[in-house]
Amino acid sequence: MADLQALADALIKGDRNKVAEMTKQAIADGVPAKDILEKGLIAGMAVIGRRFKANEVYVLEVLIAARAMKGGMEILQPALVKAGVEPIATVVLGTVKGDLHDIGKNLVGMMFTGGGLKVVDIGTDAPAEKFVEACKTSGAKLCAMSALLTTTMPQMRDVIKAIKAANVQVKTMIGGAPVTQSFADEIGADGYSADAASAVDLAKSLL
Ligand code: B1M
Repeated sequence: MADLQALADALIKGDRNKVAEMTKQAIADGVPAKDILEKGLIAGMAVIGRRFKANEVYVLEVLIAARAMKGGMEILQPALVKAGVEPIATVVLGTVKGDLHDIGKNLVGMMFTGGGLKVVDIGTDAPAEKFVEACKTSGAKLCAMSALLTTTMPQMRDVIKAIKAANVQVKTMIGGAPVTQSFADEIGADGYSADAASAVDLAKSLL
C-alpha cells in the first residue's frame, strides 16, 4: 500500500524519480488523488516552505523540491481531473512593468502551486493592463505582484488602481526585496509577505 509520508519525504529530498514512481504507485494502489496531493505532495512542499522560512534550506533546495513536485503533479493531474479535485483558487502572478527579476517570483509561484493554488504566471515587465486582463480572463481571486527595484515599486500602485478602475473583484498582495508592509498599506494592497513560504500562507488567508 502506498506510503504518503514516504512520498512527502522523497519530495523534501528533491528526488524527482522517486516522487514520480511513488505517485504512480499510489494511483495504482487506488489511493484517492486528493490524498496523494494533500498528504504527499503538498505536505512535503509545506515542510520545505517551513524550512526555507527558518533558513534551514536555501533557494536551490526549494527549486529542486519544486521540480520534484512538478514531476509528481504531471502524473497526478489526470487523476485529479477525473476525481473532480479543483485547485483552491486561481492566482495571477507577475513581476511589474520595467522589472525583469523573476527568480523570487518563480519561487513564490512554485510555493503557490505546492500549496494547491492554480497559478497564471504573466511573466516579467508586466504592465497594469496585463494584470487586469489576466485577472478578468482567468477568474482569479488573487493578484500577486513582485518587484525587485525601488524604481518599479510604484508600478504596484498603478496595478491596484487599474484593478479598482476596472472593478475586478480580486484581492491583491505584493512582495519583493525592497517592498515593505508600510508600502503595502500606503498603496492599499491587501497583503504583503517577505518570502515565498509566507506568501503561500498569506495567499490562503486572503482567499
Ligand atoms: Co538586479 N538588482 N538588476 N539583476 N539583482 C538587484 C535587485 C539589486 C538589489 C542589486 C544591487 O544593486 N545590490 C539592485 C536593485 C537596487 C534597488 O532598486 N534597490 C538591482 C539592479 C540595480 C539591477 C539593474 C538595474 C542593474 C543594471 O542594469 N544597472 C538591472 C535591472 C533590470 C530590470 O529589471 N529592468 C538588474 C538586472 C539583473 C539581472 C537580469 C542581471 C538578474 C535578474 C535575473 C532574473 O531574475 N532572471 C539580477 C539579479 C539576479 C539580482 C540580484 C543579484 C538577485 C535577485 C534574486 O534573484 N534574489 C539582486 C541582489 C540581491 O538581491 N542580492 C539584484 C533571489 C530571490 C530568491 O530573492 O527576488 O528577493 P528575491 O525574492 C524573495 C523575496 O523578495 C520574496 O520571496 C522570494 C523568496 O523568498 N518575494 C516575494 C519576491 N517576490 C515576491 C512576491 C510576493 C511575495 C514575496 O507576493 C506576490
